[in-house]
Amino acid sequence: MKYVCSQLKVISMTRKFLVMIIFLSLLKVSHAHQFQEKHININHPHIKFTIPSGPAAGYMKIVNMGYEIDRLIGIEVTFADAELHFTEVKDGIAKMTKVDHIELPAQKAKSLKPGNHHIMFSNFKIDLIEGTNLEGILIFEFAGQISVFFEVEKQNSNLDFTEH
Ligand SMILES: [Cu+2]
Repeated sequence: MKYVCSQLKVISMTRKFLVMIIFLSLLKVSHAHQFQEKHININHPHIKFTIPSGPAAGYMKIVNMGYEIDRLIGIEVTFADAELHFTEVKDGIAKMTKVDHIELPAQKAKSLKPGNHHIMFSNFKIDLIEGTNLEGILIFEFAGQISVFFEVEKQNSNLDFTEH
């Protein structure tokens, strides 16, 4: 009898553990895709691609909740080369230039988006697969390094001529 009891206890604990694992993995999936460190919040970092071999652009919303300016000064990834870019439209022609930083004014949200600042990924060492996540480290002047996962998304249309 004692043996049965302890066995039941083990089963119930295992079940609890499994429920916990399922709950945690659901949390990970359904949780709003954002990363927070110190005064910086990074919302929905993602990579948009048209062809799996790249190049591709990285977008996200960065909120500086601090009372001082901060700057995104770099990005490190292992799967490609990465640069900070800015798209400028001059005489109706979109032109991308490399920048050494992206300003993040205090108490403001800054969107890295098509036709504006973005991250440019090139020379991919892997093929981009929709729905996967790729790790990257964003480097801020004051907040330091923040690890994020970029969601890989396929560009649905080629209507946006201003970008890539
Ligand atoms: Cu670019």
